Amino acid sequence: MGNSKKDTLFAGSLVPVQFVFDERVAECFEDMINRSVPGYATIISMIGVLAQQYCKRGSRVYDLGCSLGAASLAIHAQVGHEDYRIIAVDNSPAMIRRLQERLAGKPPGGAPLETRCADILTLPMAEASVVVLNFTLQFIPVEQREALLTRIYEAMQPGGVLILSEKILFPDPELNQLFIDIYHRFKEEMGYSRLEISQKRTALENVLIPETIEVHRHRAMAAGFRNFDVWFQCFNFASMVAFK
Ligand code: GEK
Repeated sequence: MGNSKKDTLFAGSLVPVQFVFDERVAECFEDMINRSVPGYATIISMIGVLAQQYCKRGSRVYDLGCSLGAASLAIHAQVGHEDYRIIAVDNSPAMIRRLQERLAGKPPGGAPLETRCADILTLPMAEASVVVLNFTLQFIPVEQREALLTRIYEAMQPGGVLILSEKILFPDPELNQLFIDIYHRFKEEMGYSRLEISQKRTALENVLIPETIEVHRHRAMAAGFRNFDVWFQCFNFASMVAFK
């Protein structure tokens, strides 16, 4: 897994802390996300496949909350032409610095891939054929999500696709608990201890706010998207598409 450090951030007993995307997280991020999001590698490579189909000549692709650029790199590798630009955006300087290092080590060629250390809530966007929010919207305050989706919609070309991946809630409380329990078992299988799982959960409280698929669907339709559906789901993680 690249040169990612192993994620042991929550292995020791800690005073409660809030999760932030700082240097220590960026350093082990690849290991962390691969062991914490069931289906992450599949989602990344399918984002490349979706982009292959929807990335139009002369357009832009936005990877919002790009972290170390996994989705951008999949798109860059998989789109069959070079007449577009990828704009990879994150407001964590540690993430962007590591992404820039990664890009510097990459052989030249292909479509331009630009990085921006910026807040996606104020980023100007235009001419987008593909927009990726891969596990990012969940970190945006709930009351700002609708305005963000509307801005994304307005920045998109007709026929463009928004790919939205999120941790999700289920309307049925029993099913919701079942999927959380199964998810914690998955994390144990991936080598996290119960202490790590519970401390990470506490750190993410009030930082990562999941919603139901219906709430996402309703918001996407209210923003103007003509249709919306789930294309991938594993336990309480889903990836959705919405078309302009
Ligand atoms: C991947 N998409 O590997 N503006 C910009 N970036 C933000 C903002 C904001 N307002 N809020 C949070 N972020 C990636 C994974 S991680 C998901 C995305 C996770 C950034 C934050 O700094 C972090 O890098 C990213 O969103 C979320 O495909 O850690 O579960």
